[in-house]
Amino acid sequence: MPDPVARMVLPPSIRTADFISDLHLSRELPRTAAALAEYLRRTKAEAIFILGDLFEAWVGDDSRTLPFEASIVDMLAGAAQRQPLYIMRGNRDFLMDGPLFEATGAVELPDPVVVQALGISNEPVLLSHGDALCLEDTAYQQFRAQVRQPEWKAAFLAKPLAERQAIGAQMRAASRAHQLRAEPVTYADADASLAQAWLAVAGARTLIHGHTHRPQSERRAEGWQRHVLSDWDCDHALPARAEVLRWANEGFTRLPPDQT
Ligand SMILES: [Mn+2]
Repeated sequence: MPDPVARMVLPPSIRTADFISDLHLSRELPRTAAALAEYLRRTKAEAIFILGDLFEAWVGDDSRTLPFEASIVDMLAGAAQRQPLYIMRGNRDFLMDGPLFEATGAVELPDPVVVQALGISNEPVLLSHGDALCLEDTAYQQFRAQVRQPEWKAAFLAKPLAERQAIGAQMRAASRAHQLRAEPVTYADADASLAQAWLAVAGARTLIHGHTHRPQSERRAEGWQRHVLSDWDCDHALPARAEVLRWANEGFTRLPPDQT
């Protein structure tokens, strides 16, 4: 992680902030997209943070005008007019770039970033998608290092949109096969030593991340805590899975989206 880490200060007028991640939106999951739309219309939060993997795949900002993607852009633009909307890239949508942020009015968040909310707490929080912390998945870390290079991105984005979509679909199929082979217990989690080192650099004691799809809030004996966000699936999961982590004066609360 960069040292010093990026910092952001929310003004005192913001007294409630929501965190969500891993919606993995695609046109195959219309109910999940509808649940997000309903949540964005309803929430009383004064700031919304989406910590990566908003999209199941994002193969370049020129896809923002495709029918499904355009409907999500409109949804986000509406939300960004009501309250500040912050979006971090995840491993699925790391190619989100300037044109998408401009079209939505969302603010781009670096990964990781320290956020201090003057209206909520004296304690800053460290935000990350979480994939960079999953050190045990060495094959993924090699892949990550490769695809985040400017040269790789430029070469990929130079391909026609249809070809990028096909490559993206192949990568997701390979990733699903990898996950099926890995035992659930050994499927990589955030590395606790690295998380603690990041927090030390950040001067924070609270980490919020997604990516692992293993929602929990954990207090560590070493004196720090982490909140792992839930993924969303309102199409195939029974019961539908969707959760919001709310940060307010009284601390952190996990809420169903329809109670925000
Ligand atoms: Mn992820």
